[in-house]
Amino acid sequence: MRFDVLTLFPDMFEGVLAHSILKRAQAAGQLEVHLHDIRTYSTDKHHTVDDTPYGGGAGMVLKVDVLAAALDAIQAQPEVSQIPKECRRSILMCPQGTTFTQPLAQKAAEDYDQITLICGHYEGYDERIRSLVDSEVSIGNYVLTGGELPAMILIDAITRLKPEVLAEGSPEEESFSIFDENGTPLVEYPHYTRPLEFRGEKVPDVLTSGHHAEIKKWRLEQAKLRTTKLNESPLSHI
Ligand code: 6GU
Repeated sequence: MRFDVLTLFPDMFEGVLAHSILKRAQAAGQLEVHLHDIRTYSTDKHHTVDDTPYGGGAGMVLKVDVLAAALDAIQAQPEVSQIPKECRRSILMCPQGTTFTQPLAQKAAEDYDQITLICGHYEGYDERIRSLVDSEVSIGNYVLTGGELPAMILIDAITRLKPEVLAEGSPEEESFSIFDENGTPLVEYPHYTRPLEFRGEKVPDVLTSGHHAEIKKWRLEQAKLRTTKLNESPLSHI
């Protein structure tokens, strides 16, 4: 899996890429993350990447010509152009995009070997940037300073589902990958490890019973209960 990230703040990615699964996947040659500073694709002497909006208004707008030059340069790299076109994808990170979910992460992990992620800042992008990309993705209904954190989230969620990266243990049993009889996605069931009792709270008896069918049933019930609880009065959950 190869990610090319277009950003004004490449350093923001360093910590995330230097740990855990993402670090291991890179060391094993299963993941490559190429960080491209958008500013290096600006051709004027001040390395301008943004400009004031036509029609006036607050804030700056990311320039389409600079972004287009960056996207073209990435696609022209031999290591990228040799990847079949249908296995490459460019995604604009923006609050207006499709909300990223586990099924989208699964589809991306299955279908794509190279993904370009465009991270904007400031007030927004020149509208014409939207016609240069394959899709637009948001990570939820809240406003962030820029697309870098969302891009890191996509890199993490997609990479860990790649068959070559996947650790032991089944992603089929993870939150939002298990479904009830109606196909409603469920959050994960509760887990326990030693000690058997902690500050008066005991591990549920069923888990130490050795009855695998009962354990399975209990876990599904718990996942349903948690999902119901999560979906009622969400404002009380923070
Ligand atoms: Cl992709 N970008 C920004 N700036 N804010 C967001 C987002 C993306 N997704 C949710 N909020």
